[in-house]
Amino acid sequence: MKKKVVSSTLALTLALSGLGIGASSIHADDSEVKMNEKYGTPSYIIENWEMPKFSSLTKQSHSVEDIALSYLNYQKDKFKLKGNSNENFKVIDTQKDEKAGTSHVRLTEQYKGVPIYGAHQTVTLNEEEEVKAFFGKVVPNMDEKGIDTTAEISDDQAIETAKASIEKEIGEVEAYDAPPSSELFIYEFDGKFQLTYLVKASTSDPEPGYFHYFINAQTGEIVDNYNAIDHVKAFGEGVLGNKEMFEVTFQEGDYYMFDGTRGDGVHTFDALNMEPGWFNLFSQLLGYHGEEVTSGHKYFGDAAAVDAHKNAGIVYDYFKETFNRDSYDDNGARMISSVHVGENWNNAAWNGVQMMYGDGDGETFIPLSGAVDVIGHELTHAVTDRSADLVYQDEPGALNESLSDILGAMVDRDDWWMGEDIYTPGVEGDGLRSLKDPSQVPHPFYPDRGYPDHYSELYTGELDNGGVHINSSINNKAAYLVSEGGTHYDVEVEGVGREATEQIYYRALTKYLTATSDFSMMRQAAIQSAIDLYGENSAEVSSVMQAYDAVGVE
Ligand code: TI1
Ligand code: ZN
Repeated sequence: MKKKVVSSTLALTLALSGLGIGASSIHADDSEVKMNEKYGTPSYIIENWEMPKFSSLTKQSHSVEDIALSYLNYQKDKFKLKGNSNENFKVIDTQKDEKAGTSHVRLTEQYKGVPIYGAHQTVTLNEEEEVKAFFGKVVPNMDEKGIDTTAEISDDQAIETAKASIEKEIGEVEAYDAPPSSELFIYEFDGKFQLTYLVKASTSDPEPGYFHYFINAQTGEIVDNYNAIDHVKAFGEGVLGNKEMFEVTFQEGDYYMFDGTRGDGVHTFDALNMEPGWFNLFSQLLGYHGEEVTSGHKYFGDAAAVDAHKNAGIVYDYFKETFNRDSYDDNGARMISSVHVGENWNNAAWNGVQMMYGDGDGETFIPLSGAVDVIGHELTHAVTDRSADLVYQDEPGALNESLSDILGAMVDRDDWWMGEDIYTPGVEGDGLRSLKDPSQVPHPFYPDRGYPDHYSELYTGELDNGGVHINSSINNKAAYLVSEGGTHYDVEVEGVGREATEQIYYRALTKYLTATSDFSMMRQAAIQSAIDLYGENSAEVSSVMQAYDAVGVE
């Protein structure tokens, strides 16, 4: 295997597959049942089960929930449960995936109507209402455990017990953030199952906490407790003196920049000025991201970290709200950022694993995390890696860069500049690139020209991986025209607005483009996406065609 890990510049992505890193997936031809070692009940079953028809005369129709419960009944020997599944399980919620045609029924195991803590299940059905999979945890033989399900103490008493213990630990609490809640569960502790109240209490003063107490519902004893506090609001000032509020976690006397409210979390580190090439290597090979950014109180003084953290959350929310995408992998992947990469490093990057931000030299750039379009740009690379996976060279590379600029400009949607907030702090009204008018910004390699805004001006040299940050401007201009319209090289384009434009490009990126797509394929992918979304004869389709005509891409 020949792979360049780090060169004088950073490789944008390093395929981790060669290192044997990556999630293994379940194949239907693997064993069909995987058992939970502790309980001897299935952790998953890959299935193909159809509900028996009891009578051919009466046309019965069953809800997916009924089918899921019937399935669990059918498998009750495997789960080592007696009695009927509608006693042993309770349906919590059902989700239908319209595209895949699947239904997902979420359940919890219960005993005499009391849910068993942590015993959750999902049952997946296909369009034909056949059960295709079971996942989850089932505690066996519940009827043999001799659990008494009559509570002797009230939930108020349980709350009082928890409060007393909390206040013994952190001091008197004048006001809880919300009235503490209390819910009955069967809880397993040290191998023993008992009826408990789970009391949850949230505090800000004298210390932040999200306390969980399991209190025996017969004796009133505290069985177990922990503090799960990963949603504390903290404050700080960003790179431009902007006041920000963001989510952090409190642990053992310190706050740190972990936001547990988005996907598997948003986590921000300090790279301690490690040289970008080395940092990249450690990040990719060892999972090293730098040091935690911590604070003894709710105020954070590291401006670059404040903005990196806050802006990662903004971009997470943008993808979720605009495209219903759950983080860059659409599966909640943790978003990791490191600030203070290198000394005066004038760049930011996605390295295949995380975001890296330089502090800038103070003349060309100030800390790059200060601009939300930069974060949008970098995280779009992460989305691209998980979708079209455009090669970072020549035309596919320029499209890779362009899609990052386009969605970056959609996150920061009040202008069509890239990086205006952090570029040349002394100069007003400029940016690193312009999507609106690329030619108004000087070409990095030919000072007497602007960036190309027409295919006839394509840069064909070797620099910048074949001009990935140069030729991106041609496609950037097309996207701008789709949104805003205008006359360009005598071609008139009717704009259809930012909302349609972002949907068209996101769809093209995630549904049509591939690793080697060129500009012409980009045109077709955008047309196809516009047809899917708005119809063959829509204004959106003509706008896309006109825009690509205007930049000379057929
Ligand atoms: S993805 C990253 C390229 C990394 C190369 C590392 C040697 C990138 O494109 N970075 C953006 C940063 C950016 C984004 C700045 C928006 C301002 C606004 C970028 O454009 N970098 C320029 C400076 C470049 O690498 O040429
Ligand atoms: Zn980039």
